[in-house]
Amino acid sequence: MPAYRPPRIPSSEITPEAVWTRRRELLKSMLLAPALLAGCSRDSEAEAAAAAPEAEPEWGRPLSATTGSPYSTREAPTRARDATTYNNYYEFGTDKADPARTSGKFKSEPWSVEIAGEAEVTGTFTLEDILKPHALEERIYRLRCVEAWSMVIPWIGIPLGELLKRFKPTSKARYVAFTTVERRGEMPGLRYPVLDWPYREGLRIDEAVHPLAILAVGLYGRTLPPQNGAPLRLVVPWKYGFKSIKSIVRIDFTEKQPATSWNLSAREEYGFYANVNPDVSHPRWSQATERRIAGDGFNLFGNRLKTLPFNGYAEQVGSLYTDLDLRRNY
Ligand SMILES: Nc1nc2c(c(=O)[nH]1)N[C@H]1C(S)=C(S)[C@@H](COP(=O)(O)O)O[C@H]1N2
Ligand SMILES: [Mo]
Repeated sequence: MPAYRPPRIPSSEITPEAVWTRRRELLKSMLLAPALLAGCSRDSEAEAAAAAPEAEPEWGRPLSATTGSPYSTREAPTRARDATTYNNYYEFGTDKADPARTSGKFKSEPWSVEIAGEAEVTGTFTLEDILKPHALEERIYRLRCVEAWSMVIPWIGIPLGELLKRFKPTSKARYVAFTTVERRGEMPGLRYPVLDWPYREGLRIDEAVHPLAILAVGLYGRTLPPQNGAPLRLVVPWKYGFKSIKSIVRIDFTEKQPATSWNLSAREEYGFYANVNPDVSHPRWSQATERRIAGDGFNLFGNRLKTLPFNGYAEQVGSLYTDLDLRRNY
């Protein structure tokens, strides 16, 4: 498959990879400033400035995208190294380090996605066809896992709603279901019956077309590595991470609420909605706080943060749920 061409975007709006390194350095110096005020010597400042920035791992291909989305957070991003080596992708194993280690055989090219169900336009489309009409955008989002850790990740992708509209969903389409690829030869975790494979997820259609929901094709200025869901994955930042399904091969418009993998496996622990909610504990742990993996492992305020309703996106998405009892519909 020829490498797909990113859309032409004025160079002033493009974040080259080097900017990520510079942003990290800037953040470091901002974090160091209060320590200097508190009377640290200038030597330690010079030492910190001289410390060589850590080389970041490379993967895939560079991607251009428009930056400065009003939906992007200004919080310190997680290091690319952490976001690409501490993963949940059970098809590659259940340890956080497994997906980066065991996904070497995974082929994300060529790729196609089947569109089915309650829509006027259905069929199988190549990834190039899926992406062609859309401009790639950077979205820096918080990702809150149901396990109570979180990251800040600069995704590159397209608004999910803009893609879904192209298939002209019928009036019967009330939900959208997503399915992950299932390839035993390339995904060693599929040997174990941890979940009822293939991994499946779903959204109500009004959630799916909300402008915060994106389909990501990259992170940190490059295409997605396998462990983060190459070549195409969902990112729904106001919901627990398990809703953000990876390596999508099928999108179905449905009338009924679709079955979803974690809900099938433990109904009382993982609801269909899975909106981040500090007031509803997981049966085995509290969701009131989270461990933030970000800021070069150096965070003046400690890395335990209060979890916010809808993961901090309540202002944008709260109105989707005014008719819903969020305790019952966890
Ligand atoms: N197919 C598939 N998608 C998946 C998962 C998985 O195991 N399989 N794990 C989910 C969980 S629990 C989380 S927290 C996020 C993690 O995404 P990241 O590794 O890119 O940070 O992916 C989600 N998507
Ligand atoms: Mo998760």
